[in-house]
Amino acid sequence: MGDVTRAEVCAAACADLFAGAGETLASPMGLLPSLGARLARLTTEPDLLLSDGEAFLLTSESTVEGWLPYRKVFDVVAHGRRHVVMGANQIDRFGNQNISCIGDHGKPTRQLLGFRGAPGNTINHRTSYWVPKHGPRVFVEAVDVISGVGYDNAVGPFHDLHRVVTNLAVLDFGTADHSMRIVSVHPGVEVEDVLSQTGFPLHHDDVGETRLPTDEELDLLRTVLDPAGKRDREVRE
Ligand code: F8G
Repeated sequence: MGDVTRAEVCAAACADLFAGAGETLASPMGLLPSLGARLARLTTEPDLLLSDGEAFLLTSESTVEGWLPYRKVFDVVAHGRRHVVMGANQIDRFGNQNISCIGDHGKPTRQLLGFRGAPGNTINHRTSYWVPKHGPRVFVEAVDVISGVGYDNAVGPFHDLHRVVTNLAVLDFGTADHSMRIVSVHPGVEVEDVLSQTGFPLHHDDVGETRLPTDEELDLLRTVLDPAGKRDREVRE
């Protein structure tokens, strides 16, 4: 197998988000989370249900295998058998996420996507994040507006922020106060690189190295899931 790219490491890390998920609805938002979910379905998680983010359930080869309109998605959200991977314009140390706007909510300097499903997702079921450009503009001391709820604002028993995968590292909230920590850095990335690109202190006591994709995963990514190599345009080394 030729040299593994950073994007392929990220795709395998996104696939690992769904390890042990079983028959759960995966709702990956964006290219790399979708590649990860489809890779998981083809390898370790054959029972994973894949949403297209609109109204259909798809097979790994993107053929339609079911109908799931938004009104039904809300039932699944409330039921909790779902794992969404969202993006983040901003995210802070406790996992509060902002995809709504930048600046004062009353008069933003930038209007973004809006709250969308972020509030309901984060109080009802497992939620992870994908950040293609890990930097201090995204990893901020405090988000301007809370769309997805973090651990310092957690409500109810179903709040479950699982992981944050970025182009530099895999992070989670498995610390005593649920503040963010580095789980692993991608091959070629130093812990210091991650710390310098994050606008708040990160726990980094026991940092591993993100695994490489297996030969099977590389073959699936390169010949079935993304033969055009879009993944390498989204993830910079
Ligand atoms: C910034 C910053 C920043 C951006 N600081 N400025 C500015 C300062 C800057 C940039 C310009 C553009 C269940 C469910 C749902 C549903 C269901 C219910 C969901 C019904 C579906 C519909 C619904 C939520 C899914 C996501 C979001 C995915 C992304 C983004 C992005 C890029 C984050 C990657 N920090 N940031 N600026 N949705 N999208 O001047 O210009 O803004 O910057 O689950 O919906 O309702 O509920 O963000 O902005 O997860 O992740 O695409 O908005 O494209 O281009 O970065 O300076 O860069 O030139 P973006 P970007 P510039 S689940």
